[in-house]
Amino acid sequence: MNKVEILEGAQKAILESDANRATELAQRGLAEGIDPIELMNEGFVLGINKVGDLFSVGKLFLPELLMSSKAMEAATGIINAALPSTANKGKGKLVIGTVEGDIHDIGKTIVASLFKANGFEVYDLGRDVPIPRFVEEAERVGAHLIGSSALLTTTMTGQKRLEEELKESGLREKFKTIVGGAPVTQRWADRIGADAFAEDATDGIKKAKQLLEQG
Ligand code: B1M
Repeated sequence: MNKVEILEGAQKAILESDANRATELAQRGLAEGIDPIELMNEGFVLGINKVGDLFSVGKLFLPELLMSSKAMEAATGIINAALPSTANKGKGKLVIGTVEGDIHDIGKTIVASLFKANGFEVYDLGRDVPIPRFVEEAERVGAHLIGSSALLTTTMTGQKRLEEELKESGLREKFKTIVGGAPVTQRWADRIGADAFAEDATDGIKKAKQLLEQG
């Protein structure tokens, strides 16, 4: 199989909710030397985005969405594990999680893995994380950055509450905040007063480095 066939196959495996095929293609893609992030973005993510589009127009229903997610989780597990781990953990500490009420964690976990691979010390709180937990954990570990993910228009408000919580507790200047997730935009980040918006995992690393350089 060549690279194009693997990437197309990856997309199709997610569309067809085929976890075995997704697993096989994730392993195969890595073995063929495809860059893990490219394999993710140009293959599996295109598949899950199509699933999301079909779901939103009623051409596919929740059970299929769940099964495609399982296939996606199988592939991302393999790809995340393959991201190079670095012994140099000096880049900064990041606390990250998906906000309260929101159980979408595929993208957040990719972001966490890429930060780890880039030398950040990552404290991943998981999904459906109560807003005060972000602040408590950031204080506990002496984080530099707090990253929050929201995939639902109804849970994006959690990112706003995080900003408010930080201000109310007098800790806003202590941490840099980065927001991300499919419905999240630069405009939203500006509106709520977050320090940065990240489009994807790679952009997250770029923005984090910029924020830390600014001090
Ligand atoms: Co849900 N879901 N879902 N879902 N789901 C969406 C988000 C939706 C857009 C689908 C649609 O209708 N088109 C829609 C939201 C509509 C809206 O709010 N306007 C939706 C809905 C409605 C729902 C339910 C309400 C469905 C229901 O029950 N009726 C329900 C909600 C449950 C809840 O959270 N309370 C639900 C459930 C689920 C599953 C559990 C089945 C599953 C999630 C499984 C899991 O995550 N473990 C699921 C999935 C898979 C999706 C879609 C199809 C795909 C999400 C995904 O994994 N994308 C999604 C449609 C879509 O987004 N196109 C959809 C791939 C991932 C790599 O991208 O997460 O965007 P993403 O992350 C990117 C960037 O956004 C960024 O970097 C990542 C990597 O590039 N990023 C960050 C993300 N977080 C960041 C944090 C950072 C920086 C960057 O900080 C440093």
